[in-house]
Amino acid sequence: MRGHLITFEGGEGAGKSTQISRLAERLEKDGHKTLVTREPGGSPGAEALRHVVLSGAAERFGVEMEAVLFAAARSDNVEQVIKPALEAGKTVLCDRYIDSSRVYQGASGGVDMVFLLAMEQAVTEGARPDLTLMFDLPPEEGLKRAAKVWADQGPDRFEKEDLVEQQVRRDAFLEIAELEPERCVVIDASKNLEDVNKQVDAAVDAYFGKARKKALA
Ligand code: T5A
Repeated sequence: MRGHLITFEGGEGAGKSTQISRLAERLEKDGHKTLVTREPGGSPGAEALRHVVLSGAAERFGVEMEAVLFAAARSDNVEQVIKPALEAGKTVLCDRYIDSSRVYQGASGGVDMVFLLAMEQAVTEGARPDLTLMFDLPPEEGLKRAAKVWADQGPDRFEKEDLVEQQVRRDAFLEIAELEPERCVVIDASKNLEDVNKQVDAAVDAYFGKARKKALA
């Protein structure tokens, strides 16, 4: 028995965390055992690395070093949290995963894609996403929304980068969705909460419908 891994991806302030909480509640009501995790973070080891990468403490050591730290955090979260949950038949909702590394460290950070994909393959063995929801919205709007939750801390290492960089990331997420349509569904995250919620529900229901058919075949 293997559960389902659903990942949420997109730019800053796209509304991923908000929708993950709503979806987790609905899935639990529908009888799915659900686990919510996030990256960087999720497991105690990965949460310790989260602070290092998001505070900007590793920035001066270069983008490759940051990419390795994200991969190390992912490896710990996969081994300690995601794989055990999948093996127990749970539905795992993960706030950011492999596509964030491909986009932030690869497309906009300039880290060699072959190197990134080799690390991705090594750390996600047995925990590849079944469904990825790509939250898409103009970066201006996303940063405006994200700014509301910065409070006193201000933007993190990646949020402080300019709009040009954020647009490169938006395009890169959309390109992944285009290249992997069997895994990815683009969500129009510029809509209001209820509309986004409906799109998420529709994509998840369609995925479970297909998964059920496959299991019966
Ligand atoms: N990163 C991460 C990498 O560089 N490489 C990697 O491999 C990984 C895994 C993570 C950072 O690390 C980088 C990417 C990121 O920069 P984080 O703090 O986890 O940092 O940040 P985000 O995932 O970007 O989280 P955010 O909080 O910025 O965005 P969310 O979760 O998409 O948005 P959410 O739900 O918190 O909503 C933000 C605000 O908008 C409102 C909410 O109420 C909230 O106030 N909102 C809406 N408002 C209007 N309409 C809607 N539809 C709304 N939906 C939400």
